[in-house]
Amino acid sequence: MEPVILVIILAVAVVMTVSAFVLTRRSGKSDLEIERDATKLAPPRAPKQPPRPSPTTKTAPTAAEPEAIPGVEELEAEPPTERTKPRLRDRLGKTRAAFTGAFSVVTGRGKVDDETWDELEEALIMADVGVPTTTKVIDAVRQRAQAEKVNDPERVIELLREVLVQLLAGSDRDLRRAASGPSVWMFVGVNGVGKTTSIAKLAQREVDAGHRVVLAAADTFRAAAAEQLATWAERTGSEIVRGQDGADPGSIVFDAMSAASTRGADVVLVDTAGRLHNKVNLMEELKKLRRIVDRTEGALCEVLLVVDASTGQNGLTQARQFAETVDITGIVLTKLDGTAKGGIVLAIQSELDIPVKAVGVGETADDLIPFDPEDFIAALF
Ligand SMILES: Nc1nc2c(ncn2[C@@H]2O[C@H](COP(=O)(O)OP(=O)(O)O)[C@@H](O)[C@H]2O)c(=O)[nH]1
Ligand SMILES: [Mg+2]
Repeated sequence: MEPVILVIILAVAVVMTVSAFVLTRRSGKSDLEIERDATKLAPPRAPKQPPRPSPTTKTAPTAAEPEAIPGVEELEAEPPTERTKPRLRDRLGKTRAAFTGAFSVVTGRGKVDDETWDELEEALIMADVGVPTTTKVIDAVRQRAQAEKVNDPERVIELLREVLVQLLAGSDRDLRRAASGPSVWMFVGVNGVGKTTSIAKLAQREVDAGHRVVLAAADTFRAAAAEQLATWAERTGSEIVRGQDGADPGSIVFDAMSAASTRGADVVLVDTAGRLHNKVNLMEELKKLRRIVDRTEGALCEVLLVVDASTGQNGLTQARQFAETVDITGIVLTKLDGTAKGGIVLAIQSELDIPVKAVGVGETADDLIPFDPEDFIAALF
């Protein structure tokens, strides 16, 4: 009898242990993971509030619920963070360091001679100002210095600053708007330069100003492009018009413009592909989109070329190619944060004579700064 009782007790113990283990593991996650998810998804700072009876109410998920859509859920769960306007001076760190480093070498030598000019020239070229613009700038500073018989290198730096401000002065940098009806702003540029992100930033700015914004997802070449734009539409409070992947971009632009008209929207921001099967295709398609917008007289207000500042002189080459095909009305220069090649602003302005209208200095919707030459130059010195 005794061994039988022992076997029964052992069997009961094994069954209990196994079922306890299975219960805790049923969700396929460890206790730690469940807890972590619950904190992430629980409504912030209001754990005791009863759930609102709306269909969109988010409650802390049970283990059986499907995984949350990344991005969307997190957005709702994050406590509201204070939005801050970025300062150009803070974000221009690397370009600024390159300039100030060179200037301190020049002023440190205490006199003005040939080496002064060589050093300044080298500093500008290193910052991707480019040879033609650098030559033009140094010649102008040198002439003024000679006329003033300058011997103090500090004065040379001041003259340089004046010449640079003058180089950038005088352009109209406001984004143009239609006299009546929605204004269409088209964004063009190669893949990865920041078109979609810049659209999000401008959409945010417009929405903040109380304007109604429609985004047109006309980059149908890349599968994820419309999805990315849809996320930004949601975050910025804009509306979006999109089609199937591979849909005709022209029809999307057309639909977006009609939607904007009927809904009384103020601006339509058109996202376009940065790459097609080849360059000729891309340029032909951009021309076609332009023609579609132009059917509504006065609607096309801006064709903005987006250029990645960190590509330096390559960006200038791209700008030339686009400018030859579609009339570019302005440039949005992105990624000025984290590059020492900010001098490209000067090259674009002086070699292409297209105004830089806004600069991107980060990856959030608030990281856009209207381009102000005085501010820009002040941030470098
Ligand atoms: N640091 C930084 N990153 C940026 C900026 N603008 C865009 N990006 C990043 O560049 C990448 C490509 O941007 P995207 O808008 O998708 O480029 P698109 O292919 O031209 O539409 C993304 O990872 C963006 O977050 C900017 O001003 N600063
Ligand atoms: Mg894109």
